[in-house]
Amino acid sequence: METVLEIAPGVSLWRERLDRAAQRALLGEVLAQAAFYKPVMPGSGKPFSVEEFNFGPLGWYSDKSGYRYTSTDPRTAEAWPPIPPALIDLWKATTNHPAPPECCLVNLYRAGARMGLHQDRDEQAIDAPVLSVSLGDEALFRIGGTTRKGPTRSVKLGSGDVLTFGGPARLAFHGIDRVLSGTSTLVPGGGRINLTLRRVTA
Ligand code: MD6
Ligand code: FE
Repeated sequence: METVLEIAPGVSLWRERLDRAAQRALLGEVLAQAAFYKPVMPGSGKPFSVEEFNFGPLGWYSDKSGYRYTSTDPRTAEAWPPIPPALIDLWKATTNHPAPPECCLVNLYRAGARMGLHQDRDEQAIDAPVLSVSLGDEALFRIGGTTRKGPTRSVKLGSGDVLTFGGPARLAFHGIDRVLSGTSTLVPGGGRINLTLRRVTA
């Protein structure tokens, strides 16, 4: 049996759920289609340190006009490409959720990129968990409770690791404190890619 770590109530971690061949295949599919952009904070216009792209019927997009889900890439007015089938299979196998995911957000972390503590709360379907897949360099993932203050714990995520985030943890604050550059050779040019799958509509 494969090991699932319950790192907090509602947070499950499968270490190297994807083997190296599966990681390479998935990364190839992502990089062949992703046209990354640098999101900016609504209002201030301050750029994120990560670059992003989306797959699926709905993409999470952030620019000066705000955070939102869009059915097309606002830069080109083209639909986001479909979610890679291997990720749909992984959703079915790990989430137990009856409806399919609608958004696959891709985060690309080059050297020095990080992600501040945040909640994933732009979805109506908070009964569905969020599924996250890590590829490439290791990262320090921090997770706390449903308020910004209070205790947090830190977990190292490596290439092929799969995390689900649901139930009491669905609205937990979390972020990436830092990426450990050079710990993997998977991503050409170095860095880490995180794929986050979500159900958006109720
Ligand atoms: C990341 N992850 O791992 C950022 N969100 O790069 C997330 O923001 C995230 O890993 C919701 C659930 C799982 C996650
Ligand atoms: Fe998140």
